Amino acid sequence: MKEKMPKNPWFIFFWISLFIIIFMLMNSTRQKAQEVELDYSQFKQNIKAGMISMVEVAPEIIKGQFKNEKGELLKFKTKPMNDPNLVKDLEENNVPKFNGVEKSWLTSFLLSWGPIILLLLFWFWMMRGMMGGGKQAMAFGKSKAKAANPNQTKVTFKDVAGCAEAKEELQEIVAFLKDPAKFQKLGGKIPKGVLLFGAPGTGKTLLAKAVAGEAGVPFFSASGSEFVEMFVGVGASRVRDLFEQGRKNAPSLLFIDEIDAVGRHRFAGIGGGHDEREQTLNQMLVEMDGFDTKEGVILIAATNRPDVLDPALLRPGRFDRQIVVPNPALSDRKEILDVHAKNIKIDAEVNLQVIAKRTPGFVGADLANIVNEAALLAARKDQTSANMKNFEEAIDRVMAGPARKSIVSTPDELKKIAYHESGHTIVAKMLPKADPVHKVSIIPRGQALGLTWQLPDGEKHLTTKEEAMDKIAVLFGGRAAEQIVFNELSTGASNDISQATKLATKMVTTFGMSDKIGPISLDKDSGGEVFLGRDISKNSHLSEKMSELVDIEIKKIIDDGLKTAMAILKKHKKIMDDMVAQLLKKETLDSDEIETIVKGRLEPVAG
Ligand code: NHX
Ligand code: ZN
Repeated sequence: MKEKMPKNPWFIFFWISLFIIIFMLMNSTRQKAQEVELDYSQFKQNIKAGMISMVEVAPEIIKGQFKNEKGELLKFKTKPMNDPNLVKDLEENNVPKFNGVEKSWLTSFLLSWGPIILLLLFWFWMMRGMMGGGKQAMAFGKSKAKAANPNQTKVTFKDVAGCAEAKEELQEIVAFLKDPAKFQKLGGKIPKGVLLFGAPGTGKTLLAKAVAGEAGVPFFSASGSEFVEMFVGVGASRVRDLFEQGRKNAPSLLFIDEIDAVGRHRFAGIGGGHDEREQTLNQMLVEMDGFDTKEGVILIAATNRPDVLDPALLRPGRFDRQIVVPNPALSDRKEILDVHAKNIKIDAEVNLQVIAKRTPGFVGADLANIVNEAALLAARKDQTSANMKNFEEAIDRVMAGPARKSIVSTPDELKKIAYHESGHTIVAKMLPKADPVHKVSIIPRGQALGLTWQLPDGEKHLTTKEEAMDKIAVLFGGRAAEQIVFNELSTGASNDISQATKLATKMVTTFGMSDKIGPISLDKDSGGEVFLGRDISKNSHLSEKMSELVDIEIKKIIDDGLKTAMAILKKHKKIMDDMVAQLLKKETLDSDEIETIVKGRLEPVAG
């Protein structure tokens, strides 16, 4: 609500009345300052002493003039009492002038009508806001959809690197928006809504913008969270408004980001649905059913949680087309890096292909972030262009946060950190199915005191059971090293443990990798419906026996991983000592330095 205050007469009137009231208040206090307030008893004594020269009796106050002991003429006031003898006293003591006073007309008018006038004013103000055009204050129900001028948003598919399939799918929408008449003549059914699925940062918004840009139509965007407001009915009215805007400017493209904020499965969560959200969702469904693609309006929505969407949204005639916007593959990442690198100065030696290889699982936003960080790092060091070292540091920053050299650890603690990280590294080096170690460091970064970086060999889309088991063993490499070397445990392995537990749980309940349980999905989300709050419902759909078995199987995997790590590190304690010495000296070891330390020394471990 950042609208300018409207300059309408009501506002001017409002401010003027406010000023008058303040002025009157100040005035009266100023007068009061010169008046002496007398007790009624003092007043009566003064009458009897003949000091009073004038009296005005009003229903609420008695005012007048009196002489004090020094003979000064002063104003006074006092509170009237139920005193039938007052007039008699005044007469008997020869007060020269006394008088009764009516309430002033202004006072009595304000007293009786003031509240009503204020109410009326407020009511008028509200009504104006609600009924008047979109620019009035309190226009709650208006959509905040931002229209992007088609001439301004020159984003086209050329600017969208990667996701070739999604672009291809969207071509049809572009063709339709470019010339709705052509499609209408043929009578084919054009999709009304397109749902873009993809992880955060994969470029769903950019794609939608590019569709509008390609077709040269106006682009109206809103975020699902904007529709979920405090007041019931506001969201629904915003939805109505958004569609109205789209229709007015047809052919046009509507974009709703984070549609899961509104379109979450109804009746999900404790206490049934959220009234306001449900109304908003219903309104959206109504609008989608109501509008005809003949009008040339197409709705694109984006979400990263397709599983929580209300099935009603996905029925034919609504979002009947669903397009996956995947995490970029290696070649896509290279393309994306190329696009962003155009905006900064980079060294000739920088090989973006290497950066793309180093960043599996990264999405477009992360890559943009890396390029930006690299430029900032180069600028900080007064370089004229970003070099490969800047990019390496930028990747680490985006992955784990900035290095925190300010954390100073005692030599004792440094040793612990070095052993923990060496433990991860050596276990990873030993196990054939574990991802190769790229780098190990005892420089604190983000939340971690030390880190071991692993990099898969190529693009990996599947993980086998053996690979998962090895992953868990590597995760326990840190804990195992602490156990072996110091024979005590620290809190530091918490993140490793939580990751291992998550993976083990998934292996059992989702991936069907437990022999005892077999390929049964026991995932609480797999039923498609979200019941009570996530954590409360944990495993409540399982029989007691099955729950127990799940726990046992998870524990078995965990124990197995820890055992593997322990066995490896017990056998290779010497190598670990060497690696710790190197780490304490150099702080960071790259894959070559690690290889030099372990070369030819890793022997198979029995069991
Ligand atoms: C603390 N941090 O919380 C200190 C500052 C055992 C040598 N008292 O396993 O740093 O104990 O292999 C993401 C990544 C919490 C989220 C790491 C949340 C680490 C990291 C706890 C190394 N490296 N643990 C590791 C570590 C810690 C933590 C995280 C996270 C340590 C260990 C953190
Ligand atoms: Zn660790």
